Amino acid sequence: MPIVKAKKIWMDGSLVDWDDAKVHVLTHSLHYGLGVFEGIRAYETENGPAIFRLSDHIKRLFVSAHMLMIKIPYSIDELVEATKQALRVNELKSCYIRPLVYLGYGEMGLNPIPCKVNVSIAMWPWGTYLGEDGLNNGIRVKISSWKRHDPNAIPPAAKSTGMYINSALAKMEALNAGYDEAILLSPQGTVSEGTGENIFVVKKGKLITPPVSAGALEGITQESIIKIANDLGYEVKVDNLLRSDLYVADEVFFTGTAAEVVPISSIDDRQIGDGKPGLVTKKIQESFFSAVKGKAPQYKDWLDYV
Ligand code: PPE
Repeated sequence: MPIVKAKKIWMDGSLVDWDDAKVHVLTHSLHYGLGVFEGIRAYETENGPAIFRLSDHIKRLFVSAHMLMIKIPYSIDELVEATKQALRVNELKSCYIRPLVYLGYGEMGLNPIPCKVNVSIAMWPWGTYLGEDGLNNGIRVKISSWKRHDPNAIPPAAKSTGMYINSALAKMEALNAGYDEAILLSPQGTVSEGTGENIFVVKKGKLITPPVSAGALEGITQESIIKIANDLGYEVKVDNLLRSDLYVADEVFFTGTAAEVVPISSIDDRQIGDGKPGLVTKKIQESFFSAVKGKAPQYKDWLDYV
C-alpha cells in the first residue's frame, strides 16, 4: 500500500523531517535481517487520538529484542513517551505506528554483537489493510505451500524483520493465485496464522485460536479478542487446529493491528459457513471497533490518549 507522508519521524531521540529520515546502505539490518518492530494503531475518538494498547506493544518490542539478544538503548517508558510525542507533533487524528529497532551503520560481517542499535518510530495514516470490502464481506484465503519457520530456525514468537521473508513468500503466492491472503501451517502441519494476522475459528459457538507453539505470534489483538469474546459470553480455547478444521468451521476470521478483525469467506475454495461474515464474527468486530474508538467504557484501559 502506498504511504501517505506525515510530518516527522522519531529517530534515536530526535524528531526528523519525514523526507530526511534516511539510513546508510551499509546499515547492518538491511543486509542480515536482524531487527525487531511493532505495529500499533491510533484511532480517532471524541477525546482526540487514542493509541490502542501502546505500552503492551512497546513491551512486546522489548521481548522480541530480548529473544534476539538486541539491547534497546531506551527504556519502555521512554519509547512510550516518544511515541506519544511524535503523534502530537504529527497531528494525526488516526494512524498506524511503526517502531523499529535495527542494527545500524558502522560494522559489517555477520557478527551482530558489536553493532550500534538504532530506534525509529514512524507513523502515517493507514486505511483498511485487507480492503473495506474484505472487512465487511469477508476475504478469500489460501493455505500457503510455505510453512511457518521451525522455532529452532527463527523464533516466530519474536516480531523480527527477517522473519517476514516467510510472510512475503506466502503473501505473493496467495495474491498471484488470485486470493486475498494466505494461512501458514507450522512445520508439524497444524494451523499457525496469516502472513500478518492471527486466526480464529468459530465452531458450535466456541472459539479456537492456535498457540505460540504452532508458530503464531502472541497477538495483542488476539488477546483483546479473547477478552471481548469472553465478555460476550463465548468460550475461547487456545489450541491446535488442523487444516480440515478450517474447512468445516462455522466461521473463521483474522485479527491483527493492521488487519483489525476480518471475516474469511472461503479457504482453498471451500466456502466457510454460508460464505458471509458470521454472527459471532460480526458481534466481535462491532465490539472491537467500539473499544478502539473509545466507545466501550469497560475497555478504556486499553487506550492511551495523547
Ligand atoms: N501474526 C503476525 C505474523 C503478525 O505480523 C501480526 C501483526 C499478528 C500476528 C497480529 O499481532 P497483533 O498486531 O499484535 O494483533 N502484523 C503487523 C504487521 C503487518 C504489516 O503488514 O506490516 C501489524 O498488524 O501491525
